[in-house]
Amino acid sequence: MRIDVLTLFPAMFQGPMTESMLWKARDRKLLDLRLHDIRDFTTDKHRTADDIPYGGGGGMIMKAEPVVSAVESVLADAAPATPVILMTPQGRVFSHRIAKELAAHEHLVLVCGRYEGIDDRVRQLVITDEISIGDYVLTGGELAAMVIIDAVVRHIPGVLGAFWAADEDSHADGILEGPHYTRPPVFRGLEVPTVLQQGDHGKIQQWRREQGLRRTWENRPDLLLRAKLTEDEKYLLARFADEMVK
Ligand code: 4FV
Repeated sequence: MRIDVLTLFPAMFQGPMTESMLWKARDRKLLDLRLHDIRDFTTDKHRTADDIPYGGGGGMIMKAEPVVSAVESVLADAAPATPVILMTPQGRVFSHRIAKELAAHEHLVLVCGRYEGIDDRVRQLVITDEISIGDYVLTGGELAAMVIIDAVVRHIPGVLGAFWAADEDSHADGILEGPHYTRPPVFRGLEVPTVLQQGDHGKIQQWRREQGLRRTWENRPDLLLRAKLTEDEKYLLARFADEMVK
């Protein structure tokens, strides 16, 4: 997968994109990450990328020309219908489902805003999708782009050790993951649940699913409205509800 990132601060990507899983993905040519400085597409000697907003209101707005030129430059050798995604609080809220949707593309272009935002003609001319990582305002779209790159790259076959791993993460089937344990078997008096030490994979899978349902019930009951649950799992949730009212 190729991902082009357009940003005023390419250096921000050095740490997260040069460590661990993301670096391995790049080193193994599973991810072709290309960073582009929007300032390189300005045309004045001061490399101006922002200006005051029409209508007043304070703050600065990213100018349309350099961003549109940068997008057109990276799309010059791109396939038709390559997604050009703007990181913005006004976008659809990022999720596991959207990560999998984006991972199905061979090529993505991510546009990182700064300041109060980007001249809306960028959205009208070149943006095909708008994604938010949450209902809050960041100083720039770069951290949002890194979150999206991390969550999407996990779904590229070969990036994670086990090809099914990404589909067992929390939210993969709409339910949170249960607790994880590793050695030692007892730590500060807290024991690893016996079922996990006995090696019965059927029981372990059942326990993990039940623990995930319980955690979802306790932490994110909203997810249960959309989850596909068996009759047994619905009965289990009813038991959790009974426990709460006792
Ligand atoms: C954001 C978000 C976000 C808004 C102004 C960048 C900033 C600045 N991006 N999810 N929440 N972006 O706050 O994606 O241009």
